[in-house]
Amino acid sequence: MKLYSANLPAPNPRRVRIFAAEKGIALPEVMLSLPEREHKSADHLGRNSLGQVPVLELDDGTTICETIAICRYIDEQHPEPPLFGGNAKERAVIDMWTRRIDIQLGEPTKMFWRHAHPATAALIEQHKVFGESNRAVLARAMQWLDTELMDRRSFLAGDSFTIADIAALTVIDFAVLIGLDPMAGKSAVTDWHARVSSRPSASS
Ligand SMILES: N[C@@H](CCC(=O)N[C@@H](CS)C(=O)NCC(=O)O)C(=O)O
Repeated sequence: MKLYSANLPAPNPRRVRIFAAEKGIALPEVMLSLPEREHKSADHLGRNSLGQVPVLELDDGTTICETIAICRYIDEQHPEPPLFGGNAKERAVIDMWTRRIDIQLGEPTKMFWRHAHPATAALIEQHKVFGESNRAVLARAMQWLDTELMDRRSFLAGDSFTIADIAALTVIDFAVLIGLDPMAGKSAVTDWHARVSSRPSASS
């Protein structure tokens, strides 16, 4: 099994790295250079027709794309510690939070990156006004998240660290890297962020 991956700032491969680190497994990585467009090579398009990373290649040649699908596969192979929940209620709450993070935080961050950031200007036709408008969308989402976390629960889906925390950490850190300021004035998010960032896996 090996992971076709990319270095920071790419947030999706980082999700899988953190997940594997939490599971205590060594996941061999083949690093593709996104600036050199290696993810759009014929070889990689053969693994993922969308030309994206991460892709998990199994020993029998099966390729699994989509970060959460990859993490679910690893979770089934290595159930401890459970990061997707241990029963129906936990699984539903964790899925809810992972999806909320991807929609509420991930979408505006991605739209800012694609439509307003200079690093992507040469790659796609940008709509700068739309791109910039996502600063306010993200700020509203972060305010909502801050209020949610004020109930003093330790992690997004309750008292245990889960895939939802990995999803949020990677998207927030990516937002910081691309020049957004998602945590400004958000004390509950800042406390949560410090808590999850202090885990050894977060340096992955
Ligand atoms: N929905 C995919 C998104 C993957 C994705 O957007 N990966 C980025 C790197 S973090 C990428 O490959 N971008 C290049 C592209 O979309 O062309 C997943 O969850 O794996």
